[in-house]
Amino acid sequence: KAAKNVYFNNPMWPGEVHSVKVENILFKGKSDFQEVLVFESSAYGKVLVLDGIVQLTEKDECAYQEMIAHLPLCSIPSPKSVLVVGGGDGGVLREISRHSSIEHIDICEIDKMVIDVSKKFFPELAVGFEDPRVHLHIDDGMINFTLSIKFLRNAPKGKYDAIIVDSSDPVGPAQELVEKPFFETIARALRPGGVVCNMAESMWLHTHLIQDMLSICHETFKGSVHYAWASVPTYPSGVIGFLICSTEGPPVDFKNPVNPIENVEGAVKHKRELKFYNSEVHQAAFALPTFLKREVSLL
Ligand code: AAT
Repeated sequence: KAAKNVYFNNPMWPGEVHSVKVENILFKGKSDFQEVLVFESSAYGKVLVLDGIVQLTEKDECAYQEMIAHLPLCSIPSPKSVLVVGGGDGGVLREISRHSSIEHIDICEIDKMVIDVSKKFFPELAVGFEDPRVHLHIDDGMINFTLSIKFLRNAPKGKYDAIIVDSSDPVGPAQELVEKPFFETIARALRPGGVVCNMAESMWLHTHLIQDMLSICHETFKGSVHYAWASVPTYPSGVIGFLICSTEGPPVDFKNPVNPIENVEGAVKHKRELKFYNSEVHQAAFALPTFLKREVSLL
């Protein structure tokens, strides 16, 4: 009984487990930062797992990657310079590359093993790295982790139109990515009226964390701050949220995209069709359930 209970001890979702059937294990390794596992499942295609937590599956990765990329990029006119923190699988890069206005994409991923594994087992995601606008930096998005001056602190002030934080849950290497100093460095690196979109967990499981992140973001980003969500079956509770903010400057109306994807030439002509995101889904993503509005202030 005690051995079985170990499975219910994940601090992000105590008391529950989520299962998919493993057909065979394709890769198992330990990087300097985390345990990396790839397996073939029977129902969701290949699955990438970091420290025992599902990061993506071939079947439903489209929902997360398309939303976290296009919610911010379709909310500003003609984005040019973008930073991704995390996202070593390349899926978010693949989505960003649909935007023909973009000239420069930086990605700051902590773990080279994730990139190598993705190139080997997830070519449909790692294709994102082939875009010549992509500049890869293997480094961490954190401030105090290994070195004191990190990638974001070195970035010129106001360099980016958009920053996408595609990071893992805040246990392990991504812990500092939900804390105030990190958001302050993000705000500094954005131009006035620039936007950030963060992975922001599940409204069913993490209202406290969402509340904390919202409070920090309201203090840090003087434009607007919103919460949006989407269905991702293999993430715990089946949904994932996005905290999306803008800095002071030209106002950003997140709920009504000024740069609708249907008008982005590169997105329409891209050889891989969008599977999840469209302008209707964008607008719907900001509709919040009553319990969430009641439990979390500032929404
Ligand atoms: N796109 C797939 C979804 C992810 S991947 C999260 C990525 O963030 C991983 O590649 C991980 O190595 C990277 N990462 C973690 N910490 C840092 C850091 N400090 N700096 C840079 N990159 C980091 C997210 C899945 C969310 C799962 C929700 N339950």
